[in-house]
Amino acid sequence: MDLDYFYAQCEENVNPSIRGKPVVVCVYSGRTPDSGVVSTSNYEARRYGVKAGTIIVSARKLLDSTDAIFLPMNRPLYDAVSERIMAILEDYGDIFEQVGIDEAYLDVSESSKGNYDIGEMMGRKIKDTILQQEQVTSSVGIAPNKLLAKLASDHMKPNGLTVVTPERIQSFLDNQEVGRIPGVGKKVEEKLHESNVRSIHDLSQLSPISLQEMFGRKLGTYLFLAARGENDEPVQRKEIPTQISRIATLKENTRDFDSIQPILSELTQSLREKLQNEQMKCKSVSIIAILSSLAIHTRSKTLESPANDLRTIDEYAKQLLKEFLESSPRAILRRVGVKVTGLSKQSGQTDIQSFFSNDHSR
Ligand code: DCP
Ligand code: CA
Ligand code: CA
Repeated sequence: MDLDYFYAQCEENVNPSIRGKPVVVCVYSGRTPDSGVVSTSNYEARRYGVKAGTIIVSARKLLDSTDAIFLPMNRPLYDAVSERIMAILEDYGDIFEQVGIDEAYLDVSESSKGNYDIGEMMGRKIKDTILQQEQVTSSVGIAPNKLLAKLASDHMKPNGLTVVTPERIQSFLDNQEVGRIPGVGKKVEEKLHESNVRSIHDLSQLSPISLQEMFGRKLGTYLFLAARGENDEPVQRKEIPTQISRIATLKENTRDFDSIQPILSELTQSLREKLQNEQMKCKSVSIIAILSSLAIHTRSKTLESPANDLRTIDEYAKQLLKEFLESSPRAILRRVGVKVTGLSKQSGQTDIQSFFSNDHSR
């Protein structure tokens, strides 16, 4: 199951008057009023060639003649909608695996007894329930494995439902472009095109040996199997991590707060992104100081309430670094790290602080 034009659809739902117009959700970098890229757009905007990754300036030009709506990202809103939809999905299927903010796999082998008609009914029911409860359209693919289910869910987007029974696998795959296979990025695609491989059917004509020569053992084997619709990756419930950390080596050993702090901030930022992608909050923040002697020191602080916003984590990390340097006058740092622990699934509620520390306020 993959939600359609997800961020833009959330925006349409909070402000129905924009529905029908091209809607562009932007990640503004803040350098100039229009610098940044498109995060996603609704299908009206896509007709003009505006999609994820398009530069905002180009999007404005492409949509010049329209009444397009440009909006900043509002991640707390999308997180909250996503969380409620994922909670609906968890009730279906035998095993549930969320991938990213807007898609999930459900293993329904047992509950459907391997019957694709039952699988299709479950798919319809899931789509209907998400639409009724959250006014969000989704696309569902029902197939023998994750690879085919992903391709099937993409097949009839938006608001699609595609069933690929085992008998239909090869005919379903053959006409599709190689670039549609998950894991085939621009580079792999170009290399295949150079060998005149464009469709998945073309790909299926290559021997495992030549694929391995072109792409190495791992990717070569994956592509050989993918061309046949074979994939044995299990649907797996994501283990909830109990801590996340980031660590970096300083350009030179130092105990100067002002030269360590920017590195620490970069680490905090990367860590915050991970937390938000996993839709987790943390209870405490630690810094790790690895000294020139290679001795390892950590300092931790518990937050007043669980958080995953940049401002809170960054401020705690900075404070801890300051305290560490003050309490260890001879410590010279070689590496610095930041760690968050006491992780929990974030609640659907969006608090003001995480709202303002989110991307769109930048
Ligand atoms: N996203 C992003 N930047 C990207 C790709 C995606 O910020 N380069 C965000 C915005 C999307 C969300 O992730 O709404 C989900 O990504 P999808 O690739 O599933 O794209 P959409 O849901 O927007 O569209 P589709 O209808 O094609 O699934
Ligand atoms: Ca989507
Ligand atoms: Ca997706």
